[in-house]
Amino acid sequence: MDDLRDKYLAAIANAGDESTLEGLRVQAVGKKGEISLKMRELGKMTPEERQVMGPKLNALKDEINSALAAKKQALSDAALDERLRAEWLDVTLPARSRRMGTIHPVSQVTEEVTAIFADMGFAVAEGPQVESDWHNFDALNIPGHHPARAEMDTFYMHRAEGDNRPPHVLRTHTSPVQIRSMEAQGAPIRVICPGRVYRADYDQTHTPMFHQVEGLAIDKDISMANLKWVLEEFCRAFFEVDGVELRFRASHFPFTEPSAEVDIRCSWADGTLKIGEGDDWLEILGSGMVHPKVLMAGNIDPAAWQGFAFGMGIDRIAMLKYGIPDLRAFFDSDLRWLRHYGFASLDQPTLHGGLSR
Ligand code: 2NM
Repeated sequence: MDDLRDKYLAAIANAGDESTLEGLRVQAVGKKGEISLKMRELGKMTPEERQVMGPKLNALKDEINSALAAKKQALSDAALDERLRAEWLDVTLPARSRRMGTIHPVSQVTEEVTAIFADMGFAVAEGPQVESDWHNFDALNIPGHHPARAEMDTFYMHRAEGDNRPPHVLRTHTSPVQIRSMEAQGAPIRVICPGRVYRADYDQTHTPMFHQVEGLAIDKDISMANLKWVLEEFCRAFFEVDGVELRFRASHFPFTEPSAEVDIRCSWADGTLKIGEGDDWLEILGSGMVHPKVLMAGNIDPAAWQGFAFGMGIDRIAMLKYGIPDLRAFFDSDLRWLRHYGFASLDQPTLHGGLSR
């Protein structure tokens, strides 16, 4: 019995895997195992012998079963340790860089503009790109015969045969979104409306689809002074120069009275543009006090409320800020251009982070 015990305990201790262990279990305590056979011999013994051998064999069986269970646990612990060692991963490592594309300058600048105006309390409003001709023109004090309708090179939607209603248009500016804001929420209002606009025009500086952002603030006692402050604050933040200087030039738009075009001081030295210094002026914005007829079209009482509005081309200010020479390349989807002028996708512009870093 001592030999049996030594043999199996040693073999169990040396077993290197679970199948060897299972083999030992069958060999020792399985139905036809060595110890089971010995227990069967108990029947042939005298009662005196049996009284001695019975408990000894039972104790041996128990001891071997415990050794098997302990070894099985030890083997499975070791296997788990090994797996954990092999599958170890340093989650503090930086992420692998992976090409995820870049943020288009138009998206980048839209985000920058939105962050600046959001900081001044402006919400973002959006509207349809296919507009009623009333929202795009009439509500903005541009009647049917007005030259602006022709000037704007409008794309008209197809009309069904016999339908004599005025055709819808691809919006020529985002101003109709501001009319919709007036209709929907009434005064007071502070919104900016960024988005795609369409005009039938294509050359070095014009594409048939481009991007605008327009702003509208309506309240009691709003004046040109508020307009000037907001636009100066915007240009300082957007161009990231403290000493911006703006020049307001009297102009004319059907939807504002008075109207002003806004130039920014700049220099062109060696073909590179510097904003905020020099003796040149660059036009960047149109603006004015919202025309009373436009307020009325938006169901706002011009005797109680006033507002200022402004508009600028996103593509154009993107070109100025980031030194991009050709507008048409904006919409070519050329991957080399996008990699060169695009922005890192995880670097969203914030005022506290420095807009463009
Ligand atoms: C500009 C210039 C001046 C403008 C006016 C309005 C509205 F809807 F409030 F009447 N929205 N945008 C506006 C005024 C736009 O873009 C050059």
